[in-house]
Amino acid sequence: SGVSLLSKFRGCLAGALLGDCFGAPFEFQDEDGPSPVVLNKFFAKLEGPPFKTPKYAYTDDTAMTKCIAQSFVERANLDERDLAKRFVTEFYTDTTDRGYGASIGVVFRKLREQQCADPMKPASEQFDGRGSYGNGGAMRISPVPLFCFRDQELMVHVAKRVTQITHTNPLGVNGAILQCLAIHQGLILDPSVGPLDVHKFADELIAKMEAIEVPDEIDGRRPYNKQLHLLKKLLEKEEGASHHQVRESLGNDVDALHSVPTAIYSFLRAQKPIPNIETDNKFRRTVHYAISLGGDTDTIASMAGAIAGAYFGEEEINNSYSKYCEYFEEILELANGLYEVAKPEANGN
Ligand code: R7I
Ligand code: MG
Ligand code: MG
Ligand code: MG
Repeated sequence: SGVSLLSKFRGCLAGALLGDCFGAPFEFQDEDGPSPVVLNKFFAKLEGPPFKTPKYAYTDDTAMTKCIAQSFVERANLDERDLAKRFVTEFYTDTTDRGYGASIGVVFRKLREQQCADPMKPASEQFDGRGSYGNGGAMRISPVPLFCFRDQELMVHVAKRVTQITHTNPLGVNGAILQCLAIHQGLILDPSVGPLDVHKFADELIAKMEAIEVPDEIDGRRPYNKQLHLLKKLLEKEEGASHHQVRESLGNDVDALHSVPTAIYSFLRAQKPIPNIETDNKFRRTVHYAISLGGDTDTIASMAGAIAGAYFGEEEINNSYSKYCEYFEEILELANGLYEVAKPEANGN
Protein backbone atom coordinates (compact mmCIF):
# COMPACT_ATOMS: atom_id res chain seq x y z
CA SER A 1 0.00 0.00 0.00
CA GLY A 2 0.97 3.64 -0.08
CA VAL A 3 1.96 5.77 -3.03
CA SER A 4 5.17 4.89 -4.89
CA LEU A 5 8.01 7.38 -4.92
CA LEU A 6 8.00 7.36 -8.73
CA SER A 7 4.34 8.38 -8.66
CA LYS A 8 5.24 11.18 -6.25
CA PHE A 9 8.04 12.41 -8.54
CA ARG A 10 5.64 12.40 -11.50
CA GLY A 11 2.85 13.96 -9.45
CA CYS A 12 5.17 16.76 -8.35
CA LEU A 13 6.23 17.88 -11.83
CA ALA A 14 2.76 17.29 -13.30
CA GLY A 15 1.31 19.33 -10.44
CA ALA A 16 3.71 22.19 -11.12
CA LEU A 17 2.84 22.15 -14.83
CA LEU A 18 -0.94 21.94 -14.32
CA GLY A 19 -0.98 24.76 -11.77
CA ASP A 20 0.98 26.91 -14.21
CA CYS A 21 -1.18 26.11 -17.27
CA PHE A 22 -4.54 26.36 -15.48
CA GLY A 23 -3.54 29.36 -13.37
CA ALA A 24 -2.11 31.41 -16.23
CA PRO A 25 -5.42 32.57 -17.77
CA PHE A 26 -6.36 34.14 -14.41
CA GLU A 27 -3.03 35.86 -13.58
CA PHE A 28 -3.78 39.38 -12.25
CA GLN A 29 -7.17 39.35 -14.01
CA ASP A 30 -9.34 40.52 -11.13
CA GLU A 31 -8.39 42.11 -7.82
CA ASP A 32 -10.62 39.74 -5.85
CA GLY A 33 -9.62 36.67 -7.86
CA PRO A 34 -11.86 34.76 -10.30
CA SER A 35 -15.44 34.20 -9.13
CA PRO A 36 -16.44 30.83 -7.61
CA VAL A 37 -18.92 30.23 -10.44
CA VAL A 38 -16.28 30.78 -13.12
CA LEU A 39 -13.73 28.51 -11.44
CA ASN A 40 -16.16 25.70 -10.67
CA LYS A 41 -17.25 25.72 -14.33
CA PHE A 42 -13.64 25.85 -15.51
CA PHE A 43 -12.67 22.69 -13.59
CA ALA A 44 -15.98 20.88 -14.16
CA LYS A 45 -15.48 21.27 -17.89
CA LEU A 46 -11.91 19.91 -17.69
CA GLU A 47 -13.16 16.90 -15.74
CA GLY A 48 -16.28 16.28 -17.81
CA PRO A 49 -16.83 14.68 -21.25
CA PRO A 50 -13.93 15.30 -23.68
CA PHE A 51 -14.16 18.51 -25.72
CA LYS A 52 -12.08 20.12 -28.43
CA THR A 53 -10.00 23.12 -27.42
CA PRO A 54 -6.48 24.44 -27.89
CA LYS A 55 -4.23 23.23 -25.09
CA TYR A 56 -3.56 25.55 -22.18
CA ALA A 57 -0.04 26.91 -22.61
CA TYR A 58 2.58 26.86 -19.91
CA THR A 59 4.46 30.02 -18.91
CA ASP A 60 7.96 30.95 -17.69
CA ASP A 61 7.39 28.89 -14.53
CA THR A 62 7.43 25.67 -16.54
CA ALA A 63 9.90 26.91 -19.19
CA MET A 64 12.51 27.32 -16.46
CA THR A 65 11.50 24.19 -14.51
CA LYS A 66 12.07 22.24 -17.73
CA CYS A 67 15.60 23.68 -18.14
CA ILE A 68 16.57 22.68 -14.61
CA ALA A 69 15.14 19.18 -14.93
CA GLN A 70 16.88 18.64 -18.29
CA SER A 71 20.20 19.84 -16.92
CA PHE A 72 20.05 17.42 -13.97
CA VAL A 73 18.93 14.53 -16.16
CA GLU A 74 21.62 15.06 -18.79
CA ARG A 75 24.54 15.96 -16.52
CA ALA A 76 23.56 14.10 -13.34
CA ASN A 77 25.12 17.00 -11.49
CA LEU A 78 24.69 20.64 -10.49
CA ASP A 79 26.25 22.67 -13.33
CA GLU A 80 25.52 26.38 -13.02
CA ARG A 81 26.93 27.29 -16.42
CA ASP A 82 24.87 24.62 -18.13
CA LEU A 83 21.76 25.87 -16.32
CA ALA A 84 22.44 29.47 -17.32
CA LYS A 85 22.94 28.45 -20.96
CA ARG A 86 19.68 26.53 -20.97
CA PHE A 87 17.77 29.48 -19.46
CA VAL A 88 19.22 31.83 -22.07
CA THR A 89 18.59 29.51 -25.02
CA GLU A 90 15.04 28.83 -23.83
CA PHE A 91 14.35 32.56 -23.39
CA TYR A 92 15.68 33.56 -26.84
CA THR A 93 14.50 30.62 -28.96
CA ASP A 94 10.95 30.09 -27.70
CA THR A 95 8.69 32.15 -29.95
CA THR A 96 5.67 31.86 -27.63
CA ASP A 97 5.20 34.66 -25.10
CA ARG A 98 5.80 32.91 -21.78
CA GLY A 99 5.18 35.98 -19.63
CA TYR A 100 8.60 36.21 -17.98
CA GLY A 101 9.11 38.61 -15.05
CA ALA A 102 9.58 42.25 -15.97
CA SER A 103 13.26 42.50 -14.97
CA ILE A 104 14.71 39.05 -15.62
CA GLY A 105 15.34 39.78 -19.33
CA VAL A 106 18.28 41.96 -18.27
CA VAL A 107 19.93 38.93 -16.65
CA PHE A 108 19.47 36.85 -19.80
CA ARG A 109 20.86 39.61 -22.03
CA LYS A 110 24.00 39.93 -19.89
CA LEU A 111 24.43 36.16 -19.69
CA ARG A 112 24.20 35.92 -23.45
CA GLU A 113 26.78 38.68 -23.92
CA GLN A 114 29.36 36.92 -21.71
CA GLN A 115 28.37 33.46 -22.98
CA CYS A 116 27.56 32.40 -19.44
CA ALA A 117 31.25 32.52 -18.51
CA ASP A 118 30.37 33.98 -15.10
CA PRO A 119 26.84 32.60 -14.63
CA MET A 120 26.23 34.07 -11.17
CA LYS A 121 27.27 37.67 -11.90
CA PRO A 122 24.38 39.31 -13.83
CA ALA A 123 21.78 38.32 -11.22
CA SER A 124 23.82 39.92 -8.46
CA GLU A 125 23.66 43.26 -10.32
CA GLN A 126 19.84 43.36 -10.42
CA PHE A 127 18.06 46.08 -8.44
CA ASP A 128 21.20 48.10 -7.70
CA GLY A 129 23.06 45.08 -6.41
CA ARG A 130 20.34 43.90 -4.00
CA GLY A 131 19.21 41.17 -6.38
CA SER A 132 15.64 40.26 -7.33
CA TYR A 133 13.21 39.12 -4.64
CA GLY A 134 10.71 37.91 -7.24
CA ASN A 135 9.23 34.41 -6.97
CA GLY A 136 11.04 33.27 -10.14
CA GLY A 137 13.44 31.13 -8.10
CA ALA A 138 10.70 29.39 -6.12
CA MET A 139 8.37 28.86 -9.11
CA ARG A 140 10.89 26.58 -10.89
CA ILE A 141 12.48 24.74 -7.94
CA SER A 142 10.58 21.43 -8.11
CA PRO A 143 13.34 19.45 -9.90
CA VAL A 144 15.72 20.16 -6.98
CA PRO A 145 13.93 18.23 -4.19
CA LEU A 146 13.59 15.34 -6.65
CA PHE A 147 17.19 15.34 -7.83
CA CYS A 148 18.52 15.80 -4.26
CA PHE A 149 15.88 13.61 -2.61
CA ARG A 150 18.36 11.62 -0.54
CA ASP A 151 20.41 14.47 0.89
CA GLN A 152 18.61 17.40 2.51
CA GLU A 153 21.76 19.39 3.20
CA LEU A 154 22.88 19.13 -0.41
CA MET A 155 19.33 19.96 -1.48
CA VAL A 156 19.40 23.32 0.29
CA HIS A 157 22.78 24.14 -1.24
CA VAL A 158 21.61 23.20 -4.74
CA ALA A 159 18.36 25.16 -4.34
CA LYS A 160 20.40 28.21 -3.42
CA ARG A 161 22.80 27.94 -6.36
CA VAL A 162 20.08 27.24 -8.92
CA THR A 163 18.16 30.28 -7.68
CA GLN A 164 21.16 32.63 -7.60
CA ILE A 165 21.61 32.39 -11.37
CA THR A 166 18.70 34.86 -11.58
CA HIS A 167 17.74 35.84 -8.00
CA THR A 168 20.30 36.76 -5.34
CA ASN A 169 18.19 38.74 -2.87
CA PRO A 170 17.91 36.61 0.32
CA LEU A 171 14.11 36.83 0.08
CA GLY A 172 14.22 35.35 -3.41
CA VAL A 173 16.68 32.63 -2.40
CA ASN A 174 14.98 31.70 0.87
CA GLY A 175 11.58 31.57 -0.83
CA ALA A 176 12.98 28.98 -3.24
CA ILE A 177 14.50 27.01 -0.35
CA LEU A 178 11.20 27.08 1.54
CA GLN A 179 9.27 25.81 -1.49
CA CYS A 180 11.93 23.12 -1.96
CA LEU A 181 11.61 21.99 1.68
CA ALA A 182 7.80 21.92 1.41
CA ILE A 183 7.97 19.68 -1.67
CA HIS A 184 10.48 17.43 0.06
CA GLN A 185 8.19 17.05 3.09
CA GLY A 186 5.36 16.19 0.72
CA LEU A 187 7.49 13.53 -0.95
CA ILE A 188 8.45 11.75 2.26
CA LEU A 189 5.00 11.72 3.90
CA ASP A 190 2.61 8.84 3.18
CA PRO A 191 -0.92 10.04 2.33
CA SER A 192 -2.39 6.55 2.85
CA VAL A 193 -1.83 6.50 6.62
CA GLY A 194 -4.55 9.06 7.38
CA PRO A 195 -5.17 12.81 7.27
CA LEU A 196 -2.13 15.05 7.00
CA ASP A 197 -1.14 16.79 10.24
CA VAL A 198 -1.11 20.29 8.77
CA HIS A 199 0.19 21.97 11.92
CA LYS A 200 3.10 19.58 12.16
CA PHE A 201 3.84 20.15 8.47
CA ALA A 202 4.06 23.91 9.14
CA ASP A 203 6.06 23.48 12.38
CA GLU A 204 8.66 21.38 10.59
CA LEU A 205 9.06 24.04 7.91
CA ILE A 206 9.43 26.70 10.61
CA ALA A 207 12.14 24.69 12.34
CA LYS A 208 14.06 24.05 9.12
CA MET A 209 13.85 27.69 8.00
CA GLU A 210 15.04 28.88 11.41
CA ALA A 211 18.43 27.34 10.65
CA ILE A 212 18.55 28.99 7.21
CA GLU A 213 17.09 32.49 7.61
CA VAL A 214 19.29 35.22 9.02
CA PRO A 215 17.42 37.76 11.18
CA ASP A 216 16.88 41.16 9.56
CA GLU A 217 19.60 43.68 10.49
CA ILE A 218 17.08 46.36 11.39
CA ASP A 219 14.13 44.68 13.11
CA GLY A 220 15.79 41.38 14.06
CA ARG A 221 12.97 39.34 12.54
CA ARG A 222 13.10 36.49 10.09
CA PRO A 223 10.63 37.35 7.29
CA TYR A 224 9.64 33.78 6.32
CA ASN A 225 9.39 32.78 9.95
CA LYS A 226 6.91 35.59 10.44
CA GLN A 227 4.85 34.55 7.39
CA LEU A 228 4.82 30.91 8.47
CA HIS A 229 3.47 31.92 11.88
CA LEU A 230 0.74 33.92 10.13
CA LEU A 231 0.01 30.81 8.04
CA LYS A 232 -0.45 28.79 11.23
CA LYS A 233 -2.85 31.40 12.62
CA LEU A 234 -4.95 31.17 9.45
CA LEU A 235 -5.03 27.37 9.66
CA GLU A 236 -6.29 27.56 13.23
CA LYS A 237 -9.42 29.51 12.25
CA GLU A 238 -12.33 27.16 12.91
CA GLU A 239 -14.54 28.65 10.18
CA GLY A 240 -11.65 28.97 7.71
CA ALA A 241 -9.92 32.22 6.79
CA SER A 242 -11.59 34.44 4.18
CA HIS A 243 -9.86 35.21 0.87
CA HIS A 244 -9.47 38.75 2.10
CA GLN A 245 -7.66 37.63 5.26
CA VAL A 246 -5.34 35.32 3.31
CA ARG A 247 -4.45 38.04 0.82
CA GLU A 248 -3.90 40.56 3.64
CA SER A 249 -1.59 38.38 5.71
CA LEU A 250 0.13 36.04 3.23
CA GLY A 251 -0.32 37.92 -0.06
CA ASN A 252 -0.72 36.83 -3.70
CA ASP A 253 1.98 38.85 -5.43
CA VAL A 254 5.04 38.20 -7.62
CA ASP A 255 7.52 38.55 -4.76
CA ALA A 256 8.57 35.30 -3.13
CA LEU A 257 7.77 36.43 0.42
CA HIS A 258 4.15 37.07 -0.52
CA SER A 259 3.53 33.99 -2.64
CA VAL A 260 5.49 30.95 -1.40
CA PRO A 261 3.79 30.79 2.03
CA THR A 262 0.47 31.36 0.22
CA ALA A 263 1.10 28.29 -1.95
CA ILE A 264 1.98 26.18 1.08
CA TYR A 265 -1.13 27.44 2.84
CA SER A 266 -3.24 26.49 -0.20
CA PHE A 267 -1.99 22.91 -0.01
CA LEU A 268 -2.57 22.65 3.74
CA ARG A 269 -5.99 24.33 3.65
CA ALA A 270 -7.11 22.01 0.85
CA GLN A 271 -6.74 18.92 3.02
CA LYS A 272 -10.30 19.71 4.14
CA PRO A 273 -13.35 20.89 2.15
CA ILE A 274 -13.40 24.60 1.28
CA PRO A 275 -16.63 26.59 0.74
CA ASN A 276 -17.49 27.18 -2.94
CA ILE A 277 -15.02 24.58 -4.22
CA GLU A 278 -17.10 21.75 -5.63
CA THR A 279 -14.83 18.72 -5.46
CA ASP A 280 -13.68 15.94 -3.13
CA ASN A 281 -10.36 15.64 -4.95
CA LYS A 282 -7.56 17.17 -2.92
CA PHE A 283 -5.19 17.85 -5.79
CA ARG A 284 -7.93 19.75 -7.64
CA ARG A 285 -8.92 21.51 -4.43
CA THR A 286 -5.35 22.70 -3.84
CA VAL A 287 -4.89 24.15 -7.33
CA HIS A 288 -8.45 25.47 -7.49
CA TYR A 289 -8.08 27.25 -4.14
CA ALA A 290 -4.68 28.72 -5.07
CA ILE A 291 -6.16 30.18 -8.28
CA SER A 292 -9.22 31.48 -6.41
CA LEU A 293 -6.98 33.79 -4.36
CA GLY A 294 -6.18 35.79 -7.50
CA GLY A 295 -2.99 37.77 -8.16
CA ASP A 296 -0.02 35.67 -9.32
CA THR A 297 -2.27 32.68 -10.00
CA ASP A 298 -0.03 30.70 -12.36
CA THR A 299 2.88 30.74 -9.95
CA ILE A 300 0.98 30.22 -6.70
CA ALA A 301 -1.06 27.39 -8.26
CA SER A 302 2.09 25.87 -9.76
CA MET A 303 3.91 25.87 -6.42
CA ALA A 304 0.85 24.57 -4.56
CA GLY A 305 0.30 21.92 -7.26
CA ALA A 306 3.91 20.74 -6.99
CA ILE A 307 3.55 20.17 -3.23
CA ALA A 308 0.16 18.46 -3.62
CA GLY A 309 1.46 16.26 -6.44
CA ALA A 310 4.53 15.33 -4.38
CA TYR A 311 2.36 14.34 -1.43
CA PHE A 312 -0.53 12.53 -3.17
CA GLY A 313 1.27 11.19 -6.23
CA GLU A 314 -0.07 11.18 -9.77
CA GLU A 315 -3.05 8.97 -8.85
CA GLU A 316 -4.85 11.95 -7.28
CA ILE A 317 -4.54 13.97 -10.51
CA ASN A 318 -7.60 13.68 -12.77
CA ASN A 319 -6.61 11.76 -15.94
CA SER A 320 -8.45 14.08 -18.28
CA TYR A 321 -6.26 17.10 -17.41
CA SER A 322 -3.45 15.71 -19.55
CA LYS A 323 -5.49 16.31 -22.73
CA TYR A 324 -5.78 20.03 -22.15
CA CYS A 325 -2.30 20.93 -21.06
CA GLU A 326 0.78 21.60 -23.18
CA TYR A 327 3.92 19.55 -22.35
CA PHE A 328 2.16 17.02 -20.09
CA GLU A 329 3.80 13.84 -21.45
CA GLU A 330 7.19 15.55 -21.61
CA ILE A 331 7.11 16.70 -18.00
CA LEU A 332 6.33 13.13 -16.90
CA GLU A 333 9.33 11.91 -18.91
CA LEU A 334 11.51 14.44 -17.10
CA ALA A 335 10.17 13.15 -13.77
CA ASN A 336 11.11 9.61 -14.84
CA GLY A 337 14.58 10.86 -15.80
CA LEU A 338 15.05 12.58 -12.45
CA TYR A 339 13.96 9.39 -10.70
CA GLU A 340 16.65 7.49 -12.58
CA VAL A 341 19.51 9.90 -11.85
CA ALA A 342 18.48 10.59 -8.24
CA LYS A 343 18.12 6.89 -7.31
CA PRO A 344 15.86 7.92 -4.45
CA GLU A 345 15.35 4.41 -3.18
CA ALA A 346 18.99 3.33 -3.03
CA ASN A 347 20.53 2.81 0.40
CA GLY A 348 22.99 5.25 1.94
CA ASN A 349 24.46 8.32 0.32
O1 R7I B 1 10.99 36.68 -10.22
P1 R7I B 1 10.78 36.67 -11.68
O2 R7I B 1 11.32 35.55 -12.46
O3 R7I B 1 9.22 36.80 -11.97
C1 R7I B 1 8.40 35.68 -11.82
C2 R7I B 1 6.98 36.09 -12.03
C3 R7I B 1 6.04 34.93 -11.94
O4 R7I B 1 4.78 35.40 -11.51
C4 R7I B 1 5.93 34.47 -13.38
O5 R7I B 1 4.73 33.78 -13.61
C5 R7I B 1 6.03 35.75 -14.17
O6 R7I B 1 4.80 36.35 -14.37
O7 R7I B 1 6.83 36.61 -13.35
O8 R7I B 1 11.26 38.02 -12.37
P2 R7I B 1 11.86 39.36 -11.78
O9 R7I B 1 11.70 40.34 -12.87
O10 R7I B 1 13.22 39.12 -11.22
O11 R7I B 1 10.93 39.75 -10.54
C6 R7I B 1 9.55 39.97 -10.75
C7 R7I B 1 9.18 41.37 -10.28
O12 R7I B 1 9.35 41.49 -8.87
C8 R7I B 1 10.05 42.48 -10.85
O13 R7I B 1 9.72 42.77 -12.16
C9 R7I B 1 9.75 43.60 -9.87
O14 R7I B 1 8.51 44.18 -10.14
C10 R7I B 1 9.66 42.82 -8.55
N1 R7I B 1 10.94 42.88 -7.81
C11 R7I B 1 11.43 43.97 -7.23
N2 R7I B 1 10.95 45.23 -7.14
C12 R7I B 1 11.67 46.13 -6.45
N3 R7I B 1 12.84 45.82 -5.86
C13 R7I B 1 11.81 41.90 -7.64
N4 R7I B 1 12.88 42.32 -6.91
C14 R7I B 1 12.67 43.60 -6.64
C15 R7I B 1 13.40 44.58 -5.91
O15 R7I B 1 14.50 44.36 -5.34
MG1 MG C 1 4.44 32.55 -15.28
MG1 MG D 1 4.90 25.45 -13.61
MG1 MG E 1 3.24 34.13 -12.21
